[in-house]
Amino acid sequence: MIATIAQELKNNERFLLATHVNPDGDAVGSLGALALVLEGMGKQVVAYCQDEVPEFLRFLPYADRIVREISAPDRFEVAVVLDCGALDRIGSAAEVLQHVGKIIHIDHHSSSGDFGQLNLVRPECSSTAEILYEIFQAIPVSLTPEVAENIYTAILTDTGSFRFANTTARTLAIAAEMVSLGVGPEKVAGEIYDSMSPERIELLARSLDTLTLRSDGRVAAMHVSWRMLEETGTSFIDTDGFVNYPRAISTAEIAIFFREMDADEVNVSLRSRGGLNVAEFARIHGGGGHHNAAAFRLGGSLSEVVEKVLTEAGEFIVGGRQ
Ligand SMILES: [Mn+2]
Repeated sequence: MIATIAQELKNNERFLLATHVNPDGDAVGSLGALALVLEGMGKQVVAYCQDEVPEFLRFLPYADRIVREISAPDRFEVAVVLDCGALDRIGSAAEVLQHVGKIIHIDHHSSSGDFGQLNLVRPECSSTAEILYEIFQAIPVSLTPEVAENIYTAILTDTGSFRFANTTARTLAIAAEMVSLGVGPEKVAGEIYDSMSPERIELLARSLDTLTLRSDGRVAAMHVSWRMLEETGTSFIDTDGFVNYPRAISTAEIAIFFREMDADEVNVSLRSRGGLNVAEFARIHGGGGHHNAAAFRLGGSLSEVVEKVLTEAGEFIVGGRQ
């Protein structure tokens, strides 16, 4: 499949690239890496994401060229959908994408469906960017420092700074190669981890205040409400990574972060360590993800959803251990 996709990238001229709403480091980095490689091959490229690139990722080469609207979709020969478990994860442009002749789908989520004509889903890879690296080798194409910075950042963020179970020897070898191509680990870490606004720290402080432990500390959760965002002058993007705080508690087997979407919908992010498969838990509610990181949305008020999910998580720990 990698060779087939490499051939498609060589044979076509006009590409539309798209990734998921609420873009993370892998989404923005994968878009940037593929867009820059294709441009280097002389191709025409438009890279799309429905939502704004979060502030801490705007240093990435190409991030400022990502567009938020697609015009004349039928002019593209190929659409490449990156890091999306389902086509509707693209958001409002999912419909528009159907007008493109061919869809290539590249992802590493274990729950990813086959919505493209060509589907490359590799759950054993740390990130979508890691899969792209293999495609770039198959083309083959030499990587510029700008491409390398996109790949490195995508891997760094999707592995939680090389801490999660998806960090393999191969992941580290690719990251090392990116550094040898000119990426500065200290520079990237500074952009991503040491660039919090005072407003965001205030939001984190308020969210930490909601920390709740259940089932003898094996379930740890915190939340952010609309009101907290309003009062601190922040947005949902600013909650990125907050789930890692309950996850860091030594007794926590499942960490949960609740984000109030509106009056009757809540986004639920799940993290686990070791054997518990939270993607399975997320699937019960129509969500998806990876073994140790998953998410879903649930109807109801924030307090209702928190109560319901905390109870279910306690039951899941007892019944779901593999
Ligand atoms: Mn990813």
